[in-house]
Amino acid sequence: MEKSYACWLQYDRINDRNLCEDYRKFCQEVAVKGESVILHSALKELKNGLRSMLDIEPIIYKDEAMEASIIMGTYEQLHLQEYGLDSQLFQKINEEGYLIKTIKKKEKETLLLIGKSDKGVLYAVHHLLRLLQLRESLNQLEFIESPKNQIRMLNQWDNIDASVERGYSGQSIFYDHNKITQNHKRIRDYARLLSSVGINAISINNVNVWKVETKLITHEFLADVAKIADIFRAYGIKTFLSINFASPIEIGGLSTADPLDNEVKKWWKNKAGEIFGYIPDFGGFVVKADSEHRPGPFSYGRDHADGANVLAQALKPFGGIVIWRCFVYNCLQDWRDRSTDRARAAYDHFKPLDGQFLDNVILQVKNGPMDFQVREPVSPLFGALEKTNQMMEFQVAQEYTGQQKDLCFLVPLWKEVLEFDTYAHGQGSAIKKIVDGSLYNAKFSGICAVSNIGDDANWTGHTLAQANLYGYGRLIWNPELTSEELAEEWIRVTFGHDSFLIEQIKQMLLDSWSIYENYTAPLGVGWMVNPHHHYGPSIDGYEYSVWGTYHFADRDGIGVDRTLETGTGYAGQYFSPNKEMYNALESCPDELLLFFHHVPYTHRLKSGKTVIQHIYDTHFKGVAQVEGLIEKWSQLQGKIDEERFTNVSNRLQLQLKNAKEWRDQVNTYFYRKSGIADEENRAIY
Ligand code: GCW
Repeated sequence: MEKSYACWLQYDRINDRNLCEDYRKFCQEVAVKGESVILHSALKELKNGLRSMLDIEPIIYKDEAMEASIIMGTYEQLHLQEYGLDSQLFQKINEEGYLIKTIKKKEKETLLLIGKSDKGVLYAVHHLLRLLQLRESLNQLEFIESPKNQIRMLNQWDNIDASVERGYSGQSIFYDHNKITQNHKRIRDYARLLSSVGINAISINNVNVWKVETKLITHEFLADVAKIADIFRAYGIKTFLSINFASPIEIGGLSTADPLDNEVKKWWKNKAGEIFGYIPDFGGFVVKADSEHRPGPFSYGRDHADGANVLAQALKPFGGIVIWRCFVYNCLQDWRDRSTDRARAAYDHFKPLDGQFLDNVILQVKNGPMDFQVREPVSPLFGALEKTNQMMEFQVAQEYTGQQKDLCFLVPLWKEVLEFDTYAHGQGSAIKKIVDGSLYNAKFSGICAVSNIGDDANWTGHTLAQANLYGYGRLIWNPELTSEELAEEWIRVTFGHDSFLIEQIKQMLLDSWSIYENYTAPLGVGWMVNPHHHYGPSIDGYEYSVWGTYHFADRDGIGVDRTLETGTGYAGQYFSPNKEMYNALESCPDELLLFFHHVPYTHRLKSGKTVIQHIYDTHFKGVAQVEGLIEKWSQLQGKIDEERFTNVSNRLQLQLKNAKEWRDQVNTYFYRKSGIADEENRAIY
């Protein structure tokens, strides 16, 4: 198998003899207690990993054999006392957690992989294999792990014609010519990758649910959906579908989809029954309603709570949930109208409905108020909903961050978001505590993200974009992990242990977000991209459009006034002291200045530079930094297989071209607008 296809599950043979000996003594005999499809996967993964890394076929015992050097099972099935363990310990571990511990049993070193549930066992196996991949010692291990977030999800934006909305790595792995694919191998490999980083939920079709996809919840497709759900279930992953709010009309033959209509209620109830008949542990629905021309409750004069609740009621008897997206805004705005502010929209729509959603509804909120820009403040809805389940939506797909042509390691961005203190309940109300459910004791909570994979041989187009998928899973399992740790871990399991290589790639990854920010839209203003496909610069591309995404640059200055006094008042959606911090020019952080304020080009930033000079400097610097990335990567020739080396080299060339285009268009645009020359007299056109 190509290394690029295997991603971080290559399980390369371990050549160090001493290490091998050490590992082998633990891995000769494996005892598995219990039976389930998930335990079956766990054992399969373990055998595969051991065969591949250590060249051994362990003897498998179906019971707690005394000879075994690895003992795996759930805490309820194993005789804990024999290992000196107390079942109390497992009260502290959540359903998907586990214990890994080395003990001495009759003078023999034994490794325990004990899950709270069979999912925990699977995660413990992945953890053990990762330890081998990282060449860690197995002596005296003791890990007690529980995932911090409850729902750890990916959203596929795959269409049934096999196109992927905002997909930058080929076609869908799920669909083929308006059918669900029967080629399950790739889906199984995807499930393995996802479970190895702790993902436990997936929605398999685009949130924009078009005509044919609307029928995924009918008998025409459900048997095939069930096959996919079977694959994911075996890896501890629940399957969800995105649905069309107008389904009762489009596939139900009703004349309305009004959520308060009794026929509509009945229709959804029956539909839920039908789906659960095919997939007994179906996750539920993901819903994009009244958003970007998709149908929703507004058509009937109803609100989002009415809309979500009719679905929630239908799913409730079966344990299903509704994930209702808050990406709701006016996408037919008049650019002349300065009073409407897209950034306000999610809060304005959903805050007044807090408390009105049933308890099996989760509101899914994008990390920022606009749309996955390279720099945005966090959405003020986080913390503002006290009585409603909510989850975060990130985008692993790099729609606005280089489309997997440019390098942009997103873990540092996600970390900043998760660490942000909302002050919703005073200091210490970080976003991570809202999405892990602890701040408001939410019944359901978690994090989801738009996936970045397709049927490209290496899954993600850009080989280094694999780091985003890996980092996403690992980070949402444990948000305390640092960007540095995650970068290094991914490099080791992907490219091996050469210390020069690790340092080079780590630096590349960790610098890449700021590099991308440097050569694109400045100081949090966002957009300036080519309309529709969103790659490359077009400063005024969206300036006179309906989308509500403006920078308001004129000859004197730039930025969006979102202050309370003279602007749209958006800053007021935050809790104090964030509200005041953003609202005042003096305290607003430089990197978000133009998101909150309209300032003259001569305004001096905290950095001491004027805005215009900052624009010039960062854009020249960004391109130079991309040249630095190319240089760093070129030094790795010979240390990486040809295929992956060339893939990244080619992408970096594309990035350089893109960065230069951004630099020259942005600098030239602002020079022409402002008439202010670059202090260093560099080439501006
Ligand atoms: O910004 C937009 C993207 C759309 C996407 C939408 C959304 C799936 O450009 O492609 O539609 O966000 O999140 O619903």
